[in-house]
Amino acid sequence: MPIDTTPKPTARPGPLNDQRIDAAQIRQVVGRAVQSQKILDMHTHLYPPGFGTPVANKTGRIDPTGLMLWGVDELITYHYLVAEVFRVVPATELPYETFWTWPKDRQADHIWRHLFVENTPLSEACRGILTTLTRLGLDPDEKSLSAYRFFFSRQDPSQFIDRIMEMSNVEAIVMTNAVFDDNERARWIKEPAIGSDPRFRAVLRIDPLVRNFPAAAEHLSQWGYSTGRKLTAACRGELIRFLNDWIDRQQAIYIAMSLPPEFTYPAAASDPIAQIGERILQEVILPVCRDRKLPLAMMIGSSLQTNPLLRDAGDTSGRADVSSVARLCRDFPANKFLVTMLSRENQHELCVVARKFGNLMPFGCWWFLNNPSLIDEITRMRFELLGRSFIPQHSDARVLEQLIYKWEHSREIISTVLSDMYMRTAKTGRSIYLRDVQRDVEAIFAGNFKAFLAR
Ligand code: FIX
Ligand code: ZN
Repeated sequence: MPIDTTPKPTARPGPLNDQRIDAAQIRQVVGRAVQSQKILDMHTHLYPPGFGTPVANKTGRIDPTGLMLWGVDELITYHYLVAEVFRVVPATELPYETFWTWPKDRQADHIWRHLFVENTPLSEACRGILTTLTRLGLDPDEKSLSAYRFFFSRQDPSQFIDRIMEMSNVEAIVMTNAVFDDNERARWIKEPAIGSDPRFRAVLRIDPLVRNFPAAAEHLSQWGYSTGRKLTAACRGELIRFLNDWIDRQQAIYIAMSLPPEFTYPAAASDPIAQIGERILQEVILPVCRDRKLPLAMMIGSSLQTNPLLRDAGDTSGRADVSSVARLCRDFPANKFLVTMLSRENQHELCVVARKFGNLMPFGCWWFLNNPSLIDEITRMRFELLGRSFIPQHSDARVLEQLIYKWEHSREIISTVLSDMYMRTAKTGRSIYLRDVQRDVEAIFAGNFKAFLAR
């Protein structure tokens, strides 16, 4: 279902909105505006109940391969915390394979004990759990998870989504719908209306198409698209048909892919898979995005399965080539690029490139950058170089209740940074007005994304 992108009228100039804000009031006014601003969370891994849930709940309906993750066992076994617990109880003491044979609740008990009870929960992922439990009215000092399990078992998944969206003040949740994931794809084919929950929007995620086209081509031919390993005109036509079929099925609001640190455009001549990936990008993906007026989200810098024994927790980050982003924006001026990069070292250069290309929208403090110190640094850099023409954050939530902490923690930091920016502007003698704050806060948390979609 498309996002309503009719631009909200900017704050009406009028007595209230023309109200000048004294420097001493700026923090308070900005804090209130940021807290009350509804957020369009433009990248998550969340799902509505229609995709099934493996979590015990009030309705009694459990789907062991369901994709809607919520509840304390899913929260505590978030892959960020799996990685962290293996630093406390190393694989030499607890073999990875043994951990993976345990049921989810035993994994969660192990993580709770070692990261929250026997050690001080200091990491951002640990702090997030505590913020979430406390906001839900639960005691974060519990020594076991049983009280939390009882609380979640009494919830109705769909009503709980409403409650969490209200608590985190999120107006819409943008999913990641990986068409090459067999479980996800089968659900869309079985039930075409599966994506119709008005609280959610779909995104067509296509990583293998560029990261490993030969393997993707095998799957596509099994799905009825006559694609060979060579990008002939006929194959190109079939790939375009495939993308359009799925954009239509999902009502996707953008197309997304993650790319490794090694990604370059043009592709390295020595790498045939990268070479065909480049042609897929140039001759299939970008023309479809242009014709359908959809942004392409490129999430660059993830090295997948660096430690495969950690499974989802085994990915790492690497510095990527920002000049490749610049060349894509230059060579495809009719395309819209949402770009986030995983390496801290890439952030300043990405801001500089964004200054040169209006079809580039930097977004989020992605994954290993989603920590207070780095959100602060990156957001300051973006305001200083881009004004407010960027999307400061997405939650990347995989478990529903993470929306609570990921947005509470980010709002706090972004509010502080924006206040500092206003204080600096006010020091020049330019007054700051309430309409400035209302307009800017709406833009960075929702309006910029909606306007970029609508372009
Ligand atoms: O590629 C992605 O969308 C990443 O965000 C995920 O794969 C990653 O596991 C994640 O959830 C990071 O926060
Ligand atoms: Zn993600």
